[in-house]
Amino acid sequence: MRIDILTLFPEMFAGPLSESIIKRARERGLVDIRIHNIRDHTHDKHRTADDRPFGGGPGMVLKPEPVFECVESELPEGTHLVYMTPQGRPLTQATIEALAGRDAFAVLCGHYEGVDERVREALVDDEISIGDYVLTGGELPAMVLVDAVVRLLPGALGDDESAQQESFADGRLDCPHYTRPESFRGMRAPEVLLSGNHGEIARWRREQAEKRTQERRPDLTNRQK
Ligand code: 9D3
Repeated sequence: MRIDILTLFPEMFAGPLSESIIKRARERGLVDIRIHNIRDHTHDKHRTADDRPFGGGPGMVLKPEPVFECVESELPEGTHLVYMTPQGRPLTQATIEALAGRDAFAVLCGHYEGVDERVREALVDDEISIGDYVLTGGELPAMVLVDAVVRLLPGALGDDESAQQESFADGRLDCPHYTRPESFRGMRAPEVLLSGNHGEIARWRREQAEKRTQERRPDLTNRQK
């Protein structure tokens, strides 16, 4: 899979996409992630990528020319382009799964008040928000999206990690987890987990997951992912 990211802040992506499971997926050649600096597609002395909104008002708007040039010169023709914006559809696991099934896609990160509407109209195929809270730009949302997609690529997770995924993919919260020592500062791990009775252990985990889901996220039980 190929993922292109278009941003004014390419350096923000260095850390999160170069560690852990994403790092390993890139090293294994499962995904080719390319970061593009929109500002490299400006041509004036001050490398101006944004400007004041027509009609007045606060904030700055990303200019159309550098975004069009970046898309036209860096992306393969016809690449599916996702724009990260507070006005987008809320991100869900179903959307992540659909993107994970593509051969390639690109992500445009807004900053400031957003991009010139002509970019949206002419270039953008889908608009996604990661939730109802205010961030400073689309870069962190883009990293969230890429992280969630890449972990689904075949071979990205280890065997243990993938098995886990099977059992908890279906709209239920996870059960509590414990590891050694059995007793820590007077707090004991549940006896059932130390019992070696795998039937009892599975039942306890199911019950705990069910209880937590009812208490914390009853909305999850009435919906398809
Ligand atoms: C109404 C005035 N604006 C500032 C308060 C709106 C606004 C513009 C740009 C608010 C945030 C942003 C920057 N955020 C994103 O680009 C963004 C985002 C987000 O803030 N929350 C959740 N998902 C996303 S995806 C992109």
